[in-house]
Amino acid sequence: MHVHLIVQKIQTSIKLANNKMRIIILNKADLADEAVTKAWIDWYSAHNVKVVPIIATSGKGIKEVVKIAEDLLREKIERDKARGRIYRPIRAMIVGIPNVGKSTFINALVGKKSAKTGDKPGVTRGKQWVKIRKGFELLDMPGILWPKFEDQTVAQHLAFIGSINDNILDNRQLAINLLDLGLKEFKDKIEDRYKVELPDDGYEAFKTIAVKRGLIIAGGEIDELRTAQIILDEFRGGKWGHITVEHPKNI
Ligand SMILES: Nc1nc2c(ncn2[C@@H]2O[C@H](COP(=O)(O)OP(=O)(O)OP(=O)(O)O)[C@@H](O)[C@H]2O)c(=O)[nH]1
Ligand SMILES: [Mg+2]
Repeated sequence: MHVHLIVQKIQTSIKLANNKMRIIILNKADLADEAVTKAWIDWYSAHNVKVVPIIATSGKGIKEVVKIAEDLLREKIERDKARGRIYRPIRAMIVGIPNVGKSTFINALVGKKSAKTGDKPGVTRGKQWVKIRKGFELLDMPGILWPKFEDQTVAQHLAFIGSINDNILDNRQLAINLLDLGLKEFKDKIEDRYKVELPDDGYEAFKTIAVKRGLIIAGGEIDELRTAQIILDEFRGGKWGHITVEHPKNI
């Protein structure tokens, strides 16, 4: 979804992909705004980067990734053959921020659950080679983040999409910040979801949603923790509709 937005920044932050052939995979396309995904594809293509949107959970786009990888490697394989080196395994590394679906993608390629997946960041703990077929292996890696965030907007966006562990964040504030952004950019989608007219202020909207959903505890107060969790879970689960947080024009 909103995920691929950040990938570009990662590329500039790490040197892992230097001099390596690479494909940018835009996963969770089912959650993203189609027009913005298209804008990202155009943006990457204009920068001569191979890019493909996929839905790892349904397998959509997986074949396309394989085809692009094979095209990229064909030249290399031909060269090997000419030199009499028939068998050299293809090894590729899957790199990305936490919780974007790296392991799910690998499982979709293998056709079985080889790598552990889960709807929180930090599921993959160590590196793991997964054999796709003879001569083709992928390295599943734990998601990576910057050691330190200079840009708080990026950190917020990562937190919204669930790439930063919720345990270390104030979920209530996070949900309010998400509403603040959402009310500016896609208010109609949030109002549609909660079937209520919302004010422009994140905290006021938070309270309105809590009341509408009956999230009240003894004494008539709002159950802020549950409200926050519901707002975050529903956004991340695509219940607000197809949303992309970052656009190419902003980078
Ligand atoms: N909607 C949607 N969910 C997806 C898709 N791909 C993966 N997911 C879900 O996203 C969550 C994270 O998937 P993982 O494959 O564990 O992500 P990861 O990138 O390996 O995460 P770490 O190992 O923690 O870095 C899981 O709940 C998946 O089911 C997709 O294409 N669409
Ligand atoms: Mg993983």
